[in-house]
Amino acid sequence: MDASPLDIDRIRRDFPILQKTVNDKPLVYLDNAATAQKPQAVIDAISNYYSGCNANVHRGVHRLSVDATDAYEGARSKIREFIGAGRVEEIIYVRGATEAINLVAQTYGQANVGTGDEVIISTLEHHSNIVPWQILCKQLGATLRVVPINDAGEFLFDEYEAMLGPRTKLVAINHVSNALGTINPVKRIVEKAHEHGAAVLVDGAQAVPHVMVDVRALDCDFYTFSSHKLFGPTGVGALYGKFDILEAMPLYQSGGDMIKSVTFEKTTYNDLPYRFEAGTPNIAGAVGLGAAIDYVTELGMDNIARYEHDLGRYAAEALSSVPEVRLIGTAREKAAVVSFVVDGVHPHDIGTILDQEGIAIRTGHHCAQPVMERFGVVATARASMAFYNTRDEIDKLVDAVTKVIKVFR
Ligand code: C6P
Repeated sequence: MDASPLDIDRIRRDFPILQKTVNDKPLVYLDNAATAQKPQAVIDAISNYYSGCNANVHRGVHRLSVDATDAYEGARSKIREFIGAGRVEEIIYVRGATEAINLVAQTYGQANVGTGDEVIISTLEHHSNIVPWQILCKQLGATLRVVPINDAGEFLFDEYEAMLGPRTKLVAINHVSNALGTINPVKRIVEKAHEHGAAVLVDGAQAVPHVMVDVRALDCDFYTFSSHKLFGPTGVGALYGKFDILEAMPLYQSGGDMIKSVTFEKTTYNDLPYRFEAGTPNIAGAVGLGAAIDYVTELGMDNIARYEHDLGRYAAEALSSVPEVRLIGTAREKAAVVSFVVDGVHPHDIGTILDQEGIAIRTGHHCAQPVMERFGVVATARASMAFYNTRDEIDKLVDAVTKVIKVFR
């Protein structure tokens, strides 16, 4: 076995749901790319917020409101540090990665993309990083261009370089693919885009929970992620944007908190980051996200990445040793995600039978239909791992898949 500094048995005890049985079997949770489980520290932080200092933020001089504001803004500072941003003003709370991408498309995109211009994405994108750009391009008469991938599910860099030109205004790319686990060469993608004067949005939904992210080292213009995949609560996430870009961006939603003063004649708008945070935010969610960041920081993102890399390889090797299993996505740089198909067995049947064994995986198109189309499948079965998963659980997965194959033979 490995010599990981992570004490997985102890870590597993931090997650109440991992003690559960499903269909009288110990839960094997391998659907972390869909959403990750929450440690007790996150559950407590949310509960303590509601029982100890629930109030609205930025609006009151009373004790509770001051405490709630401190907790909410404290979590923003944790996000800044966690992703290596320079200033807290560069961190905007959103509902999640999807909202962040829509925000950038309808603000930065509306202001900087024109008729005849081009937006570049890749075949690997989640629908949340396709549809907002499709809509924007349609609104503006711009063109959406798609960088293809090879048979391993890797971004084709040469094709990307050839696509870049004076009309390229924006590149939107995921850091890690949710459907295949491919890790994209984001730093090089950003460098090339900048040589052509194009801005880059990185969808980090599947990266932030698994690898160390440093937005300044990447030099991306925008970076987005969702709390719920980072062991925090649903309904909250963050958009990072470079300060000068955010300052120049048109407004998104309007209402309370994003203003400085309002008369019927004229409204003046708030400073960053509040200018993009209209309405009462998800305060408890932000506090929970802050606790999740504390939790993974304590474990060490490098330790997490190393452990998961080993586990992902183990899973890929174990599954590919089953002759009927075909892996979809075999990139050299991969997160701990294994997508696979079994000829003659629908992935939904695999998922349903695995559930009877207490094993949770996702089956379907994973909101990445163009990836499925590229590989000529309608769906895959996907096991996505986190640092609390073990080799023993992977062995159970492989045994269960073998059982499924026997049922259908
Ligand atoms: N992928 C999955 O099972 P939201 O829903 O906004 O939190 O995240 C959207 C999103 C954006 N980009 C990537 C790369 C993603 O993986 C996801 C969410 C989940 O793969 C749910 S569809």
